[in-house]
Amino acid sequence: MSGGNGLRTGGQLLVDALRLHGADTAYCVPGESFLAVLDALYEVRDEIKLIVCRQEGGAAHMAEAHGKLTGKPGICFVTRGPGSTNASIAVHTARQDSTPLIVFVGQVGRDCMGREAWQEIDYRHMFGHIAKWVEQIDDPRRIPEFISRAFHVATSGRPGPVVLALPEDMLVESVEAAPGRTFHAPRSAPALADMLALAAALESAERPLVMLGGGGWTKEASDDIARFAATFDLPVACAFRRQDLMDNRHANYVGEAGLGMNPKLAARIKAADLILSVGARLGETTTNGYSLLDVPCPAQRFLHVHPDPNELGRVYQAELSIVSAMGDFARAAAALTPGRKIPAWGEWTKAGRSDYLEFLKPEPMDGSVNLGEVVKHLNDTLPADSIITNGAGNYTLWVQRHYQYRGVRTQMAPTSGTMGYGVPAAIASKVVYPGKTVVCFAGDGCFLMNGQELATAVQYGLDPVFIVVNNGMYGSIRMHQERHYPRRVHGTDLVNPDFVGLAKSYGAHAELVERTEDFAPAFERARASGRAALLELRVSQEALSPRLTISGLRGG
Ligand SMILES: Cc1ncc(C[n+]2csc(CCOP(=O)(O)OP(=O)(O)O)c2C)c(N)n1
Ligand SMILES: [Mg+2]
Repeated sequence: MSGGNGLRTGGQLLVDALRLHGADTAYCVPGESFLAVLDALYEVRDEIKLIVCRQEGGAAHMAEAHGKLTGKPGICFVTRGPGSTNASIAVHTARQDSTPLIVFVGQVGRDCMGREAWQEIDYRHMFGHIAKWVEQIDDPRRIPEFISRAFHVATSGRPGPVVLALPEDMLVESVEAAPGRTFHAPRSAPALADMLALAAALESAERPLVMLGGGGWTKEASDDIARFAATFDLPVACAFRRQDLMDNRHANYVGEAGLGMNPKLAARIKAADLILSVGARLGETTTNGYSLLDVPCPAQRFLHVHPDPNELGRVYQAELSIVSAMGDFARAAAALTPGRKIPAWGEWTKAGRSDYLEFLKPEPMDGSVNLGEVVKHLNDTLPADSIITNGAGNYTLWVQRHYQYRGVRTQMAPTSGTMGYGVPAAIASKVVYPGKTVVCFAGDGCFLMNGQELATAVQYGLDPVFIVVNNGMYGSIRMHQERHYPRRVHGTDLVNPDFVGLAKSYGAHAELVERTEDFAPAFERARASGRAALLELRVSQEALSPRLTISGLRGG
């Protein structure tokens, strides 16, 4: 597209640009600071769906989840000052999770900027560290330039969050501006010489292991990596909360390297003689606190593929660093053929798989609801394309251990470890895929961090199932407390609302589940209700994690 559009307000130009770049959904909590944008969105309400939320943390996390699911920037509008501080949680999540996200923030008028006017914040300073890029649009003529750059920055290299501040008077100024052209995310492909070097390194390995992680994956990329893994019979682990990058039922999948990692997988990573990391940064959780791989030079031979050159050599120094988009690397990897009779490591891969299958089995658990059995039931019965969301807390250890994710973006879980993620992520999942089964797991603590968004789910007729794992405490912190300060319980107990009554008051279907055997029929009723549904599971405080009990930690 080129040429002028006639006189348009800043708000209209901004919405023109969103349409040009293909945005079809925006999440918001309204503010008087961006009324001109809301009005421009009114004009295109059939083309860009506007989801109005109850707290900016919920709205921005929905937009983050939208970006994670679609690979295109999630779009969020929040007001200045308190709206932006509430939304900042999701900017952090998008940063750590490498998710394309654009957060538009209202701003005071240009005529009074710098006076600490009503709700004024300098967003360049505030978001300078956590956003991938932050800017303020002071001239409406430059809106097409800034929005185009926002889409490029959010999706290129290591995807991430962009924050754009919108001075109120800029949004109502009428100007003429050329729209520019629709953005295309730039790609990067591995060089042939690098792929040959990779194949040669594999040839000389005895105990190789592939680690998948990071953002920018597609179903095709994941399928290609699975083909590569099968051809070379390589064991494949996934980084923390990136478990869905390979079908967990695949014979080469050996588990998740994250919190609560199978000790046998941890040992296997240490014992490997070659690690090929594809997209994974190899952060603190994936490396067990940087203990599985030595910093800066791992004892294992180390090959690192990442879409962003800034991540290569940042912590770990590789013998081969490859800058590539996931899809391009995966396609090239799938085209490789083993040069000699591979696998020499067949037994190594088989042992990794059998360790994983053993770890998958639920163990006995204190109390009348066994969370492992609940997750296993869902694992055995849910359609393969179902989406499972969660936030942070020890309840996630059972979910991530006993559920087998079956494809890219069937797991929506924050690598940033933020509580309150599961509820908005489930709602956004239903916005993007109304026909898929979406199940959110939340702890009693986690749920109440964004439980108000049940109202959003009900308002838009969205029907995820929220499973609240109620143990009456911030269990994860209690675990750490019992470890470091045994028997001195302080600041971790919770007196909870009646979750069933609360959910019903929002208009959701809700039931209490107090025995493992009651879960399956309750879940079926929840799904059949055709509306947002909440199941409260009463679980024992004693069961701190799949492996730890309070009395065990206290010495029996
Ligand atoms: C936004 C945020 N605040 C605080 C924390 C620290 N934190 C991590 S887990 C946790 C407790 C979670 O409690 P709950 O959701 O009830 O799950 P449980 O551990 O009891 O299963 C807390 C407070 C965090 N990760 N994120
Ligand atoms: Mg809890």
